[in-house]
Amino acid sequence: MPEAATHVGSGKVRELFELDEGRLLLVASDRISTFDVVLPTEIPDKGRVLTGLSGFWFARTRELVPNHLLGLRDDGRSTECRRLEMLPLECVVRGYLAGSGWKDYRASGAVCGHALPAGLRESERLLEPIFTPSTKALEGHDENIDREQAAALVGGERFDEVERVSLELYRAASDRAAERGILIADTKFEFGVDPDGTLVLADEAFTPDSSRFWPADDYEPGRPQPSFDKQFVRDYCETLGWDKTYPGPELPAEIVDGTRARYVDAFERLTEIAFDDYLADPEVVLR
Ligand code: Q0N
Repeated sequence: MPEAATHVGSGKVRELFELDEGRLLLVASDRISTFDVVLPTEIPDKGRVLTGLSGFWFARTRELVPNHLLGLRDDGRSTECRRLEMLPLECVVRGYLAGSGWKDYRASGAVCGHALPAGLRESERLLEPIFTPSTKALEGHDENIDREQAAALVGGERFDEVERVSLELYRAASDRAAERGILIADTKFEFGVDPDGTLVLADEAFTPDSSRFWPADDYEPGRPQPSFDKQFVRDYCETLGWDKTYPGPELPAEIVDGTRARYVDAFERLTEIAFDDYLADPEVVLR
């Protein structure tokens, strides 16, 4: 970590530092959260897997939209990036009905103003992916909003642009992932704007922390799907009778090892790059 860098923000599992006026350093830790609680036990290399996956997708979607990535550090967990003016919008795309999308559909038949056909089941694939933005809540959960509310935050033209780009990004990544046995049920992007006013993809892209990854082999609509990465952790936590409030439980070695293996498996399936090659030279994912 940079000795004299100013800390400019932190999420549950990542931190952001200022390198200079125009550049930031995004550092992904090995912390893991489940049921919205960060656990006291880390998953070795989780931050490297997520940093590598993000870098891989940034490199492969540059033709669709420019992104904030400037380079990956040798530690494999730190991304140097351009400092942007961030849009106050969580840009979510859903290809399947899960989480708050399923909840909203059950309550109203619609998600973020998208009226959906009647009779859809939990986890069902949508005929077309939908753009379902939410507001960034500082504390607690993000709030799903419709086009009108989102356009009030970023303007109608910018809304149309982030919707189009988000759907294109989702299609590109979810097609590739599905071919490799991972369903990306939904995903969240954050965009910024550079000094020219150009839209730039920021934050992370198509990681299991910013997306729902499901194993394609076990997919069956009509019930919640197991998480590709966190299912061992969730199942273990369910055996404990933990009330899902802070503090969370420590994880035993077999759960840590199994979960680490799932992250590495996701990395290798999606990138077709050996994780050891990434550790030896992180920028291998950018080539
Ligand atoms: C930025 N976030 C939210 C905690 C916050 N390239 C950028 N330029 C300016 N600001 C941001 C970025 C990026 N990425 C993004 N806050 C500021 C997301 N998290 C990221 C992890 O740390």
